[in-house]
Amino acid sequence: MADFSEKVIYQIYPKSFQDSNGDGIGDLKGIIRRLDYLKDLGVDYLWLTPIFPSPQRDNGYDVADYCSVNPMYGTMEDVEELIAEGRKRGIGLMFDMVFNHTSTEHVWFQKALAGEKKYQDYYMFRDGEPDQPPTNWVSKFGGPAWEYVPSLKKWYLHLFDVTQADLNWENPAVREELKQVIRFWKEKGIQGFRFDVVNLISKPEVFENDYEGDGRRFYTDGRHVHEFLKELVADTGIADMITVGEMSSTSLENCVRYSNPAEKELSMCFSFHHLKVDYKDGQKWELMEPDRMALKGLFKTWQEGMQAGHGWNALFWCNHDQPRIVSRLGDEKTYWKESAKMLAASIHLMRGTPYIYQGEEIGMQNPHYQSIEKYRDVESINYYRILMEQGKSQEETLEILAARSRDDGRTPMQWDGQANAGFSQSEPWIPMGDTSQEITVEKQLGDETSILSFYKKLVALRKELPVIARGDIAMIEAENADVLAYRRTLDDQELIVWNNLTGGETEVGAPEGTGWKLVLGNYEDGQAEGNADGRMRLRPYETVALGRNL
Ligand code: TEU
Ligand code: CA
Repeated sequence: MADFSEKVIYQIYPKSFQDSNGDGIGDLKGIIRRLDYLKDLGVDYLWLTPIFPSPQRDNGYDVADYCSVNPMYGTMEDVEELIAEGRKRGIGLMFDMVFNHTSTEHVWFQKALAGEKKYQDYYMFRDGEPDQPPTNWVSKFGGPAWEYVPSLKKWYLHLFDVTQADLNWENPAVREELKQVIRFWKEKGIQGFRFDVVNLISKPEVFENDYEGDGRRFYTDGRHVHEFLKELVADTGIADMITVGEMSSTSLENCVRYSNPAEKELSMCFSFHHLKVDYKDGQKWELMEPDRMALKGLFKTWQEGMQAGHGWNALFWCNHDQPRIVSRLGDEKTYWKESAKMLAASIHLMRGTPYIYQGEEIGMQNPHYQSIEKYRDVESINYYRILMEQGKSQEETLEILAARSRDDGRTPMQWDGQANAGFSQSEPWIPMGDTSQEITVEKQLGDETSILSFYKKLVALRKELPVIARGDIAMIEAENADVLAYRRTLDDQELIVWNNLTGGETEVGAPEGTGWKLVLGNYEDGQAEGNADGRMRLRPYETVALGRNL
């Protein structure tokens, strides 16, 4: 299987990237217009979240037709042009395959509803009484995971929204349909795939109530998931393409299997444990200060564990489901620049393939919405109601949403000083963030000290220094909760990276021996100070990377 250790992927949320026709919605022509910017950043692939026809209940993760383009985004010709223009610039396109479920508007589901047995077997239908769902499982977006269809006297499973019906992967005909989708896009020239919640595709043989949780333990990394993936990859010939699986609540053991090249499943995995260290008791909708020790522990487990098992991590802080990382683990005000750069360095220099989510490279922040009317996300709107029903005040509920909503990451890309930060000439489909005039690409492009320039440096460094792409990793400074630090080694090459996760000063052990040179720092005047006693002082959110024999 191919090696993607030197590659960097840029994630585009098309709806919010660049509007080209003034309808307030980003589109494919808009992306084409920004390809030179992306080439300049140095990224190798663009992952586009779904652009297929969809009722947009979940912004395209409710697919109604896998092999066409939603007119809102453009045409098939636009996709072809994007592929061709990307290729000219050495940039490949990755498409997002939402294969765990379809929209209930998909023709398969419509035929199932109309009574066609063949298509009923494409989904997880179960006979039952209207007051007796097959299990007590809870949807990831709140409420029951089953919906009753009175005309059929059957329930269907939806792990996500009620309009996202889970597919039945046990049915070989379903697997064949999905392979056809891959073949179709591969033929068009798509160079890689991201598979949405792909570790949830294999459901249990017998459905039972979960008296301990929401049901996930019965279908996460399910019994046939590895088999199904191997078959999909083999039968579509994508083993050498770049592929990433989104793994929901997964385990290290399974991710090793998903991404170990010998297994011929996927090139790499997204896992999310490191993005739950500020969930109180594991609850997304309960706020808590981030637990830095837990964060360090998780990186140790996943970095060293994946290495030991020959697995490969996708490295990321941000995506379209997550709040902005500088708002979450950094400092939006005093140390905005320093903390955004530190957070970037902390993951880009690890072992794995880094992902940059649109706007992250300029340090975009959460939008700080103050009313429910601003939100668009189905999950946020559901939880607004659920949290209020639980008796929380409106103020508290809005505070939780402002910190946790998926819309935090979905505000339009901030390009320049024009109206709507150059995203669109009309009112955007979702309100701009409150720092859309201050934080723009335009302001950072020519500035050597900008966050954007720092990201460019990180992308370039990965291609320059093999120790970053291919070196081994060992976490260091285990006792110091304030610092995320690790050592990378490749033959005699060494790189040590320290990241101060806090807004205070802290000390770390200086490296032993001689020959160390500063590879990267996020303070303009060079590097942290060394002490005579072999300690090194780190300033607020400081990153220092020292290397030798590089
Ligand atoms: O997300 C899967 C997923 O479980 C989440 O990240 C989800 O947003 C979170 O659990 C909610 O708290 C993927 C997509 O990235 C997301 O946008 C889709 O909504 C979801 O699958 C369903 O297709
Ligand atoms: Ca548009």
